Amino acid sequence: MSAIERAEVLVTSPGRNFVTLKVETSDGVTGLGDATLNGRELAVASYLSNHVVPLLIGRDPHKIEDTWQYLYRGAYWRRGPVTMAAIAAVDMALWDIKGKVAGLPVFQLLGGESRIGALAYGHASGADIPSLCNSIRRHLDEGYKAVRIQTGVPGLGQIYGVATEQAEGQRYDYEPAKRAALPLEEAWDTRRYLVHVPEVFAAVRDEFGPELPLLHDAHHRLTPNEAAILGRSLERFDLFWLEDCTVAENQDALRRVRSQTLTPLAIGEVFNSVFDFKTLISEQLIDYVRAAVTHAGGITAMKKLMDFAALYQIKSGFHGPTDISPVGQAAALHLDIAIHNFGIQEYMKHSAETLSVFHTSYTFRDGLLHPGTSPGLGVDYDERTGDKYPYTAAYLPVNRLQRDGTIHDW
Ligand code: CS2
Ligand code: MG
Repeated sequence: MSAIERAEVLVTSPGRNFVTLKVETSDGVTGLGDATLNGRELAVASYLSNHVVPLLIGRDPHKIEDTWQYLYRGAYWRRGPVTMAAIAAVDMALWDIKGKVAGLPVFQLLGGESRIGALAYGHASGADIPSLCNSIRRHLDEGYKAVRIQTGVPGLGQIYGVATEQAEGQRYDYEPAKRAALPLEEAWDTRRYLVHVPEVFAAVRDEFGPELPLLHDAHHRLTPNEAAILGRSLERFDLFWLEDCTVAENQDALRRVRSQTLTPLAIGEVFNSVFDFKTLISEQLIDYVRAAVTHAGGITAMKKLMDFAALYQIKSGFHGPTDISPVGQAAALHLDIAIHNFGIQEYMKHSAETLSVFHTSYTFRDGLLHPGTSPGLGVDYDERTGDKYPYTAAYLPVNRLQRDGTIHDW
């Protein structure tokens, strides 16, 4: 019988930080899993190397469900982003191994292709409307068929989610989180924002017409009532979705938003368990599940989550910014291709530096992503190159109200 012989946590920082779990079997088969938790990376690395790796040695790598339950129930302390990112990494690595042993891409083990490719959306943004329109044009030139649009707000400085430099031809990226000892502090004013966003959508629809699928991320910054106001004011622009319109720890609050607007809603990138979605799904309070394979317990947990969502006609819109490593992104793509209730996949391209460490086989053509047909997840990790990029502390920004400096959601 094959057994897990070694497991190692690899931390690298090719442009931004990534935590990867590498699992090796006694037959010499290797699997990779993504355990990156932006801004808190070393907590997961330590959880894995100190508390999970010793439990994996000697286990049957094919027992994916049993290993998932062993790590989830066995820990006694359930859920939470650190625990669930660690379990996710083990889960992905075991699916990668199973695929390699079977000689099949993971999507074949999940039921095979349900579509020829996964519709992707990119991040278009600009400090003002003209630079946003340039960014949208660049995305369309790159083949994107759907875009998320974010802009600066008059009277406010830099806002998370909006690129600062967008020189012609330069790769657009507002990530990574700032590499500094302390988080950057940004200023926020909800009223200015609520006035500005409909103007942005009006200008973009005017320029690009009614067909282009448009998305927008409110980054948890609104109260339920403000979220309802925004949703209503955007209805005439026919959004693909409005994301994280309010914080959702209190799932009941979404009833208010839902009853007041028909704009489609997407929530869940910070969630890590099906229980975070229970009310949102069973009461059909959202349209899209935004969870990441990396943060919500891996392929095993996400497949169950999406089967639950399917009962309520809710679709996927998996989180895919550049702080999900190429391994996590590949895992999402295998699910995207296989599940019936796929909606859209976020796709922010990784930098050339990142891709020099992670060699991917997924493709992006005519706006559609495909995980490729290599056995397993289809990603290789170049350890030599990875070792050249040591971990560098990096934080996501903190949001404060412009008026009086009160810490605010973002
Ligand atoms: C964003 C992310 O992709 C998104 O929708 O909300 O950029 C998110 O802020 C980061 O992943 C945080 O690590
Ligand atoms: Mg988001």
